[in-house]
Amino acid sequence: MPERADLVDAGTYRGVAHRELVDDLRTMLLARAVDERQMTLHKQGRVHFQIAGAGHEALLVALARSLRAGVDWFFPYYRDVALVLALGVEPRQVILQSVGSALDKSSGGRQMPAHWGDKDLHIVSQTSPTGSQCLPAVGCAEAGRYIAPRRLAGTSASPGEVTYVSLGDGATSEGEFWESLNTACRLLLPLVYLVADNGYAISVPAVDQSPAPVAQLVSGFPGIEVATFDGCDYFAARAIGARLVARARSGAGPVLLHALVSRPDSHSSSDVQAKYRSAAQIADDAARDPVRRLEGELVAAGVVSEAVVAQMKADVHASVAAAAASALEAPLPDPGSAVDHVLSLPEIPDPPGDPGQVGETIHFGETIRRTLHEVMAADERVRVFGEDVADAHESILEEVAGMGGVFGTTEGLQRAFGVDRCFNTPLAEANIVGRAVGQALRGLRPSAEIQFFDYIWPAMQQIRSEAATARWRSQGVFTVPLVIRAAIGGYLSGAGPWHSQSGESIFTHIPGLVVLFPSRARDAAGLLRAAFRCEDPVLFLEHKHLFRQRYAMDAFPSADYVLPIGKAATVRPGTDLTIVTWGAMVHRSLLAAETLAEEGISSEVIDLRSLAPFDKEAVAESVRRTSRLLVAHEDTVTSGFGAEVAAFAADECFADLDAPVRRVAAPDTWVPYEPALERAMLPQAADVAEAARRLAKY
Ligand SMILES: Cc1ncc(C[n+]2csc(CCOP(=O)(O)OP(=O)(O)O)c2C)c(N)n1
Ligand SMILES: [Mg+2]
Repeated sequence: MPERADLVDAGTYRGVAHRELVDDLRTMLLARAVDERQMTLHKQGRVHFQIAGAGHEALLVALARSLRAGVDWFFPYYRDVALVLALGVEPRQVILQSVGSALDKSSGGRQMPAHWGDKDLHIVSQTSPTGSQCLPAVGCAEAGRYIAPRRLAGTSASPGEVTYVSLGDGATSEGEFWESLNTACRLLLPLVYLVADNGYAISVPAVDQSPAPVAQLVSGFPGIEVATFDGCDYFAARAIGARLVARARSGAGPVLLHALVSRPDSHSSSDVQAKYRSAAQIADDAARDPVRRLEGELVAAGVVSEAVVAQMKADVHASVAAAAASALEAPLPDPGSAVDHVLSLPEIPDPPGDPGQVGETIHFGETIRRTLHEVMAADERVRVFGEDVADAHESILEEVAGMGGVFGTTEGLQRAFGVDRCFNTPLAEANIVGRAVGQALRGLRPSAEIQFFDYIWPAMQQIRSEAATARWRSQGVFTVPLVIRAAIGGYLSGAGPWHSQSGESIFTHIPGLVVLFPSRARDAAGLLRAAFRCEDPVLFLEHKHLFRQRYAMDAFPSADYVLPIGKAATVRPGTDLTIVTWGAMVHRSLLAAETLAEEGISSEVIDLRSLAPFDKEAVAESVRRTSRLLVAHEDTVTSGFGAEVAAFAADECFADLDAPVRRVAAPDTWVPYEPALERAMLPQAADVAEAARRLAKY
């Protein structure tokens, strides 16, 4: 291929160097050729899915001129092939992902095509939920601001860096986009939003999507600069991109580029656009082709000759054909490797260090508060945030005692470590967790608090899709070391259905997520310390009822008391049956065991402490001795975590069992408000005792 310097002279056109124009035209042609090659490969059955970037090329290549690979951070959309090529991703890499090769740098064949990821270039591994990328992008931008003035192991930030996040017109309807704007504008973050508006979300026209174009909707947010322009116009995209990116870089606040682009192809290889667009509409989009437009203009202006363009096209096609041929020969992943890179648990000595017995005993909640102080003092990468977690607004902090969480577990953290390290968030759970994901991706150790487990659901997309898949989808290149603390559970006499639920099994069903559930103060400290050593997301469940129970109190354990993850505790030895339990049911099971002991029945009580992973060996070992297993939990029975323990026992302990595995759990309903109703609904010690009695006699 000839050097570009041979193709053009040193002049400028519309203020842009000829050389850059030709270079950019070449990248646009390359993106189009990569699309076309993949379509062909799809028809040939060599790739399994295809999604095109056609119509978006001029916008993305022009914008890339203002962005810096390996310096800025990128949360792209699947139509951003032209952007990633402009940033330096090789066409072969794009096609390696399409064929699902083991050599696909971003996912090793795990992700569908167009799910970009390249750590060296700062392209963050992409997920599919439309809009969910916006909140990690905010977290990434705020991490850059936090990291810049500090020296923190394993982190770096560049002066003037921006975070780029792109989405389609359809994706702007997602709540996560709006939750991200809230914080981007309030903190005036250096965020560059790109909304590539091609008028459709699969088949849904933009007019059916929202009451006005996104630029108009967003215009009420203070601090953001918004521009709408023709994204098929390379020169408009380049000029507006340069101006807005420079604004974001300057620290003046976020920007949003609302670019009107085209989508000449169907949404994807699974779609037929003729089903929902008229022939005239399809022809209109084809006529707005940004590649032909720039090519025509550059030829007409004499920047480049038709012959040179023809040569460029031939070269581009040849290079893409070579990339495809090479990708098709590349090895496919080893089928056995699908289970690799799900989780990497920290090495923690087992048995743990001596907890010591110094000092007075303190409550479970106070233990968590002290542990957070300890962890924050030891590691400046740790930041604690959520609703109400801060003490008070800085301006009156000296006049008040300080809030520090509705349960007081974060009290004094802001006062001790400053508002940069312990701060309140908007009342928006996806915002809390999503921002934590973005900060964790940058090497910080965020700790997001969910005030009540009952309100964790808006954050589910962030927990499940963004956080828990990060290691797996990137083959261990990106990790999300994040501790989500959530107050869970009932037995509160009057907290009702919205402040008392359990539901831990829904989270144990998420590969890549660690779920911890301590039942006493000492374990809470040991497990919380372990959680902060994890390189993967942890859901740390704090039972509200335990916060102030005398029976859950312990002396604050010495700092080397760190509990290994996935290790149960035998909290009462016994010989006739095994009760496996966790959380608030541990105490109730112990009470039941006392009652049973008076009747001559000896129960062994095992506190799992860690649900994902859970200690299968401890369960099996106990059942080997007792031959009877009862699982007791507070959560509702159907698909509760007890079902998993029971299924494990059926599989692995069958030969040791002398009776069916039984469960004591809440009935399949909600936790009611009125105390007597609540008592009747939630499992009590007497229920455990009765079930155990029957099991012992079976
Ligand atoms: C949360 C979520 N819901 C649904 C989908 C399925 N889906 C994939 S792309 C898409 C349309 C997106 O439209 P838009 O944001 O305008 O992007 P475009 O494809 O037009 O570039 C939908 C509904 C998804 N990936 N994520
Ligand atoms: Mg669209």
